[in-house]
Amino acid sequence: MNKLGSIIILFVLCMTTAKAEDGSRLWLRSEMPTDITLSIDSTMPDDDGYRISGKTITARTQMGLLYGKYALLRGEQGESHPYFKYRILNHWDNLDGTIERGYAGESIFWSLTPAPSPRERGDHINKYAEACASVGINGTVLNNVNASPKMLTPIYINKVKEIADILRPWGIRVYLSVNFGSPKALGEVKTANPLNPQVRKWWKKKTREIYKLIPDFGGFLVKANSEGQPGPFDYGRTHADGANMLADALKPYGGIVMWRSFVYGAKHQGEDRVKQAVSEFAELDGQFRDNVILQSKNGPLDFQPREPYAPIFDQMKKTPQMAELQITQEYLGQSKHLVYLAPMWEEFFGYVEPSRLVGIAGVANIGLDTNWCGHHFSQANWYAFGRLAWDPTLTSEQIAKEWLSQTFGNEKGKMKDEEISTVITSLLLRSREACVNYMMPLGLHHIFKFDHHMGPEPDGFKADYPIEWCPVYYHRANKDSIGVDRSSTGTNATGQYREPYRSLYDNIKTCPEEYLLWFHRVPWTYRMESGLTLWDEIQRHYNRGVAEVDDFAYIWQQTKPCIDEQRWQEVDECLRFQQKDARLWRDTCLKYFGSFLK
Ligand code: GCV
Repeated sequence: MNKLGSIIILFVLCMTTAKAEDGSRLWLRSEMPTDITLSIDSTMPDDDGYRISGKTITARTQMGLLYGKYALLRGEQGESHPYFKYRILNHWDNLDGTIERGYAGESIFWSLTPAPSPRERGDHINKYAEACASVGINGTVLNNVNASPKMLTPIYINKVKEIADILRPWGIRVYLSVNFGSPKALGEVKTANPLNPQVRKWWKKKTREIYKLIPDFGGFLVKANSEGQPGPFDYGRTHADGANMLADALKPYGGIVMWRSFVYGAKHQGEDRVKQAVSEFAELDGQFRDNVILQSKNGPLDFQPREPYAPIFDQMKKTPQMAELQITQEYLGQSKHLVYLAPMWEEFFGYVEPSRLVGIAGVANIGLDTNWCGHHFSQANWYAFGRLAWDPTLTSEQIAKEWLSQTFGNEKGKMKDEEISTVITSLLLRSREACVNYMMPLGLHHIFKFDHHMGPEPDGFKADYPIEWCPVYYHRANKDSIGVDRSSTGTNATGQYREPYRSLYDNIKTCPEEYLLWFHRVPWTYRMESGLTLWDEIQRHYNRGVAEVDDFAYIWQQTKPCIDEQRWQEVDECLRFQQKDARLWRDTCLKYFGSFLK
């Protein structure tokens, strides 16, 4: 059947299904069956896994039974166990209720005075917890990594206790981002030097205070000596000195330190930014306590629509590691573009085997907006993060189908017609590549507008700011060529990768074209695999990206009879915006780069 024929049938089948919805129920719209049998089996592996046979769920723990119920709801049968021990959301929420890189309203946890206390927001936080638990998320960091020292004052620790009490029945532990300079900033010790006995004592006391109220507290997340945050370098000490001090304070209670490797511009200022994490951390491998986990972004730069994997995952052989993924779409159209991120994360796991990681962190995209995530389809990214944290071998397609049927199907999680599921699933699966194409194809990166990162600014240069914040640093286009030579003839970032990637990326002939301008400086006239010149190929990619978004908008029009009105309208509006924005990206970038070829 041709496309139009199937769409007409789809239209007729769906005419009767539309119902008012606002997205507030997320994917939790399916009715839980009442005739489920639950049973505990203490011989099962020692984790929160479950076994489902018909409507009987067996698990070793109560949490396993709960996870099993949601698995049954999405149609699972058989046995399943969590792959990663730590499956944690990172909220970049500030204590005044704003969210750094948040595009879905204010924080669900914090707000400006006169503030409703977490207890008053209990229903909301409870619903959040259910959503997290339904996909197996078992931890949450409640505040921004750019952390306020106030977080560790009694008034806020009491609020953390209230939140922890709400989350506990859902198997979710709370963690806090801490400001490394807290003892000094709060005026309680004159320094924050990690080797100073007073400072060490302060952290031990503070940690004891937290555990007294929250016995299952998870631990600390730390951004140190990065983008202006204080850290051990301020006292001539190392990341290991800093992390180990906190680890020692947490150890008696079973807590962990998640120490971030997102660093640049401090110790190795002037070096290629994408190399600096390895330069700072590789020599410390083996020096961290066993309850320190190094948390690194999936790519070596900063959550771009496409980056090669971060080579720090290759370099730290003795240190437990976590990957940090970004669910909130800071660089992928924020809450305005439909971009399904699971294919990006699946790509990452193709390079960094999950067995090398002990956990996964996801920078949350959740706020007080009615639909939680700003864009209805951004809910799919929250869902996908949880599902991949439980089982990184799941495919993007499988996750998309599950999410769709639970989010847009009927109350029993069934789409009225398989056709609609197929059509929207394919749209979801194509959306990330489309975004790469209309924003930054062929390895281009970080050509975003300054600071807010929405929209293109390939000519961006501000002498007053660090050069690593200026887009021109990332493409260096001139009349002859474009791209950064990160091969062994340039910055040698390729030298940080394990084989076979080191050689593969180093040679312009074998470097995958999707990373070409990331690793190589390439003449405009260079012949691509297609036979086109680089310049023609760049234009082709930008045009393809725009055409893809036009197609998404066309497809969405056809689904109208099948989708409830409010959600359909809201997605439609976003898609129209995305169409315009994709054109803006294409036209701005091609005009600017094209100006070098005149
Ligand atoms: C929380 C980028 C973002 C910042 C973020 C930082 C980080 O620079 O733009 O908003 O700060 O990464 O991950 O620490």
